[in-house]
Amino acid sequence: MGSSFGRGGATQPLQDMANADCIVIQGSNMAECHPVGFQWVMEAKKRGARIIHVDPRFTRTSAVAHRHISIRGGTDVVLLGALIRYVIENDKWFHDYVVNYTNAAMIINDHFEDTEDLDGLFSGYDPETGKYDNESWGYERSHNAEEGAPSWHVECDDTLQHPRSVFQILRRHYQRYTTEMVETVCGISSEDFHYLAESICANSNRERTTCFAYALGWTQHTLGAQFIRTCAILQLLLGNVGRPGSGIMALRGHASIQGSTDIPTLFHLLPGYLPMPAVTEQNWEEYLDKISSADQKGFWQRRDAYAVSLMKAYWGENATAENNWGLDFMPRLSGAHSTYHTLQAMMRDEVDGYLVFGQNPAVAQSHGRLQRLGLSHLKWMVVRDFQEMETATFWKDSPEVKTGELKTEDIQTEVFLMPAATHVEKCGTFTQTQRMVQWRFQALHPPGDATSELQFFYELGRRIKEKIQDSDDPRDLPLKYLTWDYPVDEHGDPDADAVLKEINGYHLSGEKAGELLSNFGEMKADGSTSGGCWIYAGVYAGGVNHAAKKTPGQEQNELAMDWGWVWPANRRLLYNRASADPDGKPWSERKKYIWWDEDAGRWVGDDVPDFPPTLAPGHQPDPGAVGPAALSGNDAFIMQPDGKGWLFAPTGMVDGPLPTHYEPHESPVPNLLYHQQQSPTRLIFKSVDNLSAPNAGEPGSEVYPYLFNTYRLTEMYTSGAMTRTLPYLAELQPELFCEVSPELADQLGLEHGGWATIISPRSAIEARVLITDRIEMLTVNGKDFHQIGLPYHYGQSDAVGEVRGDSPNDLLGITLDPNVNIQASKVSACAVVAGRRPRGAERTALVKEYQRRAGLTPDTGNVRVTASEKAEAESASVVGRHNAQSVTPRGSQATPSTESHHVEGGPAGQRPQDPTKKEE
Ligand SMILES: Nc1nc2c(c(=O)[nH]1)N[C@H]1C(S)=C(S)[C@@H](COP(=O)(O)OP(=O)(O)OC[C@H]3O[C@@H](n4cnc5c(=O)[nH]c(N)nc54)[C@H](O)[C@@H]3O)O[C@H]1N2
Ligand SMILES: Nc1nc2c(c(=O)[nH]1)N[C@H]1C(S)=C(S)[C@@H](COP(=O)(O)OP(=O)(O)OC[C@H]3O[C@@H](n4cnc5c(=O)[nH]c(N)nc54)[C@H](O)[C@@H]3O)O[C@H]1N2
Ligand SMILES: [Mo]
Repeated sequence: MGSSFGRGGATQPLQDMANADCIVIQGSNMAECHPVGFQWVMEAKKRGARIIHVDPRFTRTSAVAHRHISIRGGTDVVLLGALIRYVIENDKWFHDYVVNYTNAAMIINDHFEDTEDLDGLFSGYDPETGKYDNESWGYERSHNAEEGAPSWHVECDDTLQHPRSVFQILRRHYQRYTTEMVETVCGISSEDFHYLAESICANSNRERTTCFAYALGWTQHTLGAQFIRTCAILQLLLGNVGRPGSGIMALRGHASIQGSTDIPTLFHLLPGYLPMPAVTEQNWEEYLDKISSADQKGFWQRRDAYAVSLMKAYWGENATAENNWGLDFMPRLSGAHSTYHTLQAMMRDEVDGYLVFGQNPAVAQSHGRLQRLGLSHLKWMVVRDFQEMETATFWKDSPEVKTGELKTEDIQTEVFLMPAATHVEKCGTFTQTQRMVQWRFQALHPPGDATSELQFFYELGRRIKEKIQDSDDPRDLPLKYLTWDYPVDEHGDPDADAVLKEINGYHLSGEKAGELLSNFGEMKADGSTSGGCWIYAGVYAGGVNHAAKKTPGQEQNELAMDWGWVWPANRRLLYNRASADPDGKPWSERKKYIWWDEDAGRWVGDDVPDFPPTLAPGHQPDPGAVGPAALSGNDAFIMQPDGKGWLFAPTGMVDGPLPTHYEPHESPVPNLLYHQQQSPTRLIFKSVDNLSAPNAGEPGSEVYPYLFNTYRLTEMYTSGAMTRTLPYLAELQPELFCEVSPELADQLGLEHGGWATIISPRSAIEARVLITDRIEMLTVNGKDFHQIGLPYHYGQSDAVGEVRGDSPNDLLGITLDPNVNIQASKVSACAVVAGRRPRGAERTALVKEYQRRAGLTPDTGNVRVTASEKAEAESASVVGRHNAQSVTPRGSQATPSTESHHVEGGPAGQRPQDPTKKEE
């Protein structure tokens, strides 16, 4: 989303979904996982909208949709790519929108080569590192630009005919994503495809809009970020961004998941999507250049004001121009430190202690066995939770203790279990799905020793600071200088209000000294302002906690601007300049939202305009202008370096400027579009503990012939720690089950209510069998294709309630998306047999037996570049695939043995220029 539009958040409020004429829910089970927001989908339906659900399974979302379309998991780029092709070939794209508000007209430089030329690789790929150098994906500089003119002067062709225009490159790229390809690869009939395509096209024009909603069915794949990019391209082509009832609803998970990326718990980001500094950045200028470029368009050009204000919030008066505004105190990244990278380090005994707050990795993270083995390598672990759960009990009752792999008496990890206050026992904010910051009031004081996270961290920091207060050791200085003065109440709990004010930011000097900032426009790069998260500036404007606003819906209009506060600047619908035409007039009366009021000389409407308020339509910037001043009257995407919605992403995506179909990391199906089987940039972690199934067509691939999908149940919550312990929820979903089609059950002799054992290259689990036509057998590549559904909420600890079951995450291996380091946990290969799994050491023996049959080694399935080898081995006769002669990528003869054991991902070399990075 960030690379396409400029911000990583959902484009609109949930309530706005009621304004859609067509809603496509793909990659989410919205009715069951987002039931409150789903009311607006039902409202849209009541108003006449068409609802379509595309999912491997039929769910409660499908049940109320007009149509459910079954898709093979992991193939969404083919379906969305075919929709892009359909829209272009049938001339259904929104011409005036595309030409004015997207980068369709921009010319890409002549060293760019597409996956269509290189059989699944873009230019710039390095097979040694598995990374792209994106230099060749850039725009061609304008032939008329003067020497030294800002970088936004790029060559354009408004007729969109130039062969290197983004529009023509896009058209060629999706040429082979045909209806037939959708049938063959996704298992979707031509009738279903046409229903979907026609529904979307009929509801995307001046009068009508279509909205998409997605969640984990799109994100948790090796090319998850690209699934979302494909949708963004489609929505831009159709003019469905920035208008009522349009957009892409990014459905977030946990109560404050949006908040935990805005003010991140991520290793590679600082608040407000500023990048975490790396060892390569030693001074302020180097750091700023990592954020954005000094001569680009739009609001990211003001990076120095945001970054200096953050440093002032961290270090107070100790942040000065002389010490690079405190950058000198900041820890620096030396590589990737995602949770999965940290797990590798644990296995190498490089991690002593681990703080586990509000998660249950032993159940919820991929590769449960490795997670638990990792914990056994620690010296100590602190778990703060409401109750004991699998992560805290791994040393006594984990599956590895039962198989004999771990012995309790040998485990040296000292576990500290500490009680945490629940959300009703503390105050503070949640930032939910629609970027809305909402204040919670404390309902009661936490019982016993339970404390809030705020209190815990404050107290921890206070005690450490006390210990080092007299130290002059340079390593203690950052802690010594860190601002840490919050008022505390009679229980020692710091004032959460003071923290929100610190996040909002203050004027530090001048006549307004001591006043809260009204918006991020007031932030300065000279050290005279502070602000803990620039996109939240304004949440406390005028000394009012806007997040705590709770004016009832009946007392305000549909937009409910007085309920909570939405970043940025309380804007509800992003990119809303695009709801008006280039002249500033609404595209239609029906879809009127924000428009130019000629007399008033400003943009008006009920929402906050997402545009400089008095920047007139038709305005042309001064050729030397940079930043916000360089925006033209139709640069509707004000965070983008060129002001445009990106059909083609010259930067921002590490795995390619255009989404391209690759098979999941493990798939029994060959990639029918390119000889390149899997995403060449996916992060792989080769080891004997993380074996992968062979690729389609390789020896042993028949050993793991099915794909399983993992998902949630309404009655359970994530790792189940909070729901398996509640009797009334537990009894509704008492046991782990697997959903299988009647055909597969027949074939394997599975009985409804009986047991099945599911075996992957990592583990074997057992589950009750649920035979259901909700999981359709598909025809893929001319063959019967079976998917298996597994809810992932179960775990084995006796401490966690009455309900127990094997964990589906034990089956998964670790392979990550290179953009956001998210694990591919939605689709994975397995074998299934009837009956219960063996107990004790025999469980491990069964897994090993399958590994042996498939001939697995750490290299199996983990080769990055497959194109050249396969091109040699196969003829060009495969369905729809183009001539094998033209396919050998240059320099792609990577030998698997030269690859390193794990791949460093993360921000080095990528430019998180915007709120792109969202972990789910
Ligand atoms: N009751 C309940 N509500 C929850 C949660 C919960 O555990 N229980 N968890 C919360 C959290 S943390 C999150 S992140 C959200 C998650 O919300 P969702 O993402 O909506 O929930 P999931 O069930 O994980 O998966 C969504 C759907 O993706 C489908 N799917 C899997 N692979 C693919 C694919 O390749 N393509 C397509 N098109 N679909 C695919 C699955 O079949 C599933 O129906 O829910 C939140 N809400
Ligand atoms: N196979 C597969 N795996 C997945 C997914 C999937 O779709 N498929 N989804 C992934 C997703 S999106 C998510 S979000 C993760 C979830 O994974 P986790 O976050 O690890 O799972 P939870 O059960 O939500 O763990 C939350 C824990 O925090 C505790 N807790 C709740 N509130 C508080 C609090 O205020 N303070 C403290 N200290 N503790 C608290 C709860 O009791 C619980 O034990 O799972 C991921 N794993
Ligand atoms: Mo989540």
